[in-house]
Amino acid sequence: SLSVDTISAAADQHPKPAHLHFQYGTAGFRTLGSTLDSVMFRVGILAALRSKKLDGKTIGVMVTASHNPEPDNGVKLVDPRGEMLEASWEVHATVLANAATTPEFLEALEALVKTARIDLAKPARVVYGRDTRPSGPALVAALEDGLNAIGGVESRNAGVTTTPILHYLVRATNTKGSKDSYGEDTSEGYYDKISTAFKKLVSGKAALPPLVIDCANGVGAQATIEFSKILGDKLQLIPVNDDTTTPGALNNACGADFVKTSQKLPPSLSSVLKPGQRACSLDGDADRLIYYYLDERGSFHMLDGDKIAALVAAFIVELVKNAGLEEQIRVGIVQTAYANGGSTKYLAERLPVKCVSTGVKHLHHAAEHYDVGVYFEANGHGTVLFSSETTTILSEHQPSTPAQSTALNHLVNLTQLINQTVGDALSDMLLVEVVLAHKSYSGQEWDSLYVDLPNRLVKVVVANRHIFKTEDAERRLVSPPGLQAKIDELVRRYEAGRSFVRPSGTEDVVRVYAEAMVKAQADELAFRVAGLVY
Ligand code: 16G
Ligand code: ZN
Repeated sequence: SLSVDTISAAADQHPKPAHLHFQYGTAGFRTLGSTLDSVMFRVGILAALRSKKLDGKTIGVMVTASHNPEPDNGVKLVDPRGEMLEASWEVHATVLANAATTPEFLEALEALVKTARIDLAKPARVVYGRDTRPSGPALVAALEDGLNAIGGVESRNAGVTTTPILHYLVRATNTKGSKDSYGEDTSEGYYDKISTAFKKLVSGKAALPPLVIDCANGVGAQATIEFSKILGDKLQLIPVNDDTTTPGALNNACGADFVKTSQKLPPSLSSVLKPGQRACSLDGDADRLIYYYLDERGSFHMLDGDKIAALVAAFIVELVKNAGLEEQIRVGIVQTAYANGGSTKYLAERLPVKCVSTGVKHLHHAAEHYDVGVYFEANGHGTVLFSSETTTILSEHQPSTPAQSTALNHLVNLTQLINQTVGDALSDMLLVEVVLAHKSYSGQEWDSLYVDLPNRLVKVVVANRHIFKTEDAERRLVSPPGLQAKIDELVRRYEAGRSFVRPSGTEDVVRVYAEAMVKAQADELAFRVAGLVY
């Protein structure tokens, strides 16, 4: 049974703030770091119970607020294969986080043990890490108090690390010594696996010009420096915004979210980036990636998650064909409503495309239905999943020509290069670089695969965002009644017009997206739809 006295005494040290409600949402718990002490303590206990429920498999806990402002923080759980926490446990997390007092918390814990039929005698294993936020160390200490309170938990502190490395560690730990081993369960193992695959994939190709990487003044700087050391002249990386100690610098006027939202070059890069040179931005926990370049006239061009998806999917389709495997391996794409209409059109002419609701878990699950599933959100979060049948086919297939053999080897190496647990900015960056090297593409040539439709995203603060309910992968509103008809009526007046409204899962706002043939029209449509919502 639960050691009620120990847990109770420890829980008293981490009281819940009286007037706050916490919700385990799209990105776990996420809010002002200074309010999260009780949540962290309780998540420590929850992670241990999740591990016991899964027979002692290792569960991950990541403390981060990603691209959000520095004072924010957050926490999310990682399931044994490195994927997001199962949905039914998101509800358990929310219930535990909101118990008002220590006795109510204990009651909620006992109810969870009973309803989820958790055998407390099972072992518990947890690995945890955090990003560079100043609130991180104290929150990790609260998490550790939770892990210690339940007793007998084998825990491992991965320290300051990127979100995708933490996901990798979870999967590698749980597959250690098995035939599905994902790699050595250390960060060295991660860097080694990915860079070895990269070197094989670019062997014999002309080295690309140096790449500028905006690290958002976050933990991605650490990973960039590691890769830069290992890759040497195979790929020259130029880190900028790699200052993780100056207060307030994280995600401030830099990083993937800044670039995607403002559709602008971070001001800090204006003196660094030369015309024609490509660059990319990571976000605060290095799971999002946006590329861009300046043309000869100095104009900014963004290569977002949709452009990455198009580049990567076309490359994989070509390799599958060249390996003689098109009959056996079906490549598909998953997008959300935010995908640019230009990208959807380009992709749908080449392979199956599915649209799902916003949020990594929806994309990830849909991608699992393909033999090779490519998913990217326009915001730069994405990866490629190879099904286990596909992995087997790749390892057993007998190529009948040297060309087939080369393509097959490339595919096998891609399965090693790509972090299949979750979107990984560094692994995705190396994937992009591989394709550019193979195709001898500059940023401009990549950009010209298709033309983006001008678009605009607006946030609207409303009295109650929960009255906004959607269907059809968030592309249509079912509530408030009558609103969708008014949106349709507006959209019809714009050439190539498209617009949708959805409540945010991470902020207390409603988001409005619009696109149209020309920029001024996209802006106008977005603001007029916002006017309907307000
Ligand atoms: C989180 C999600 C991202 C999603 C975004 C939507 C993860 C790792 N990230 O950042 O996938 O696009 O939330 O935010 O799940 P919104 O609901 O506020 O628009
Ligand atoms: Zn992130």
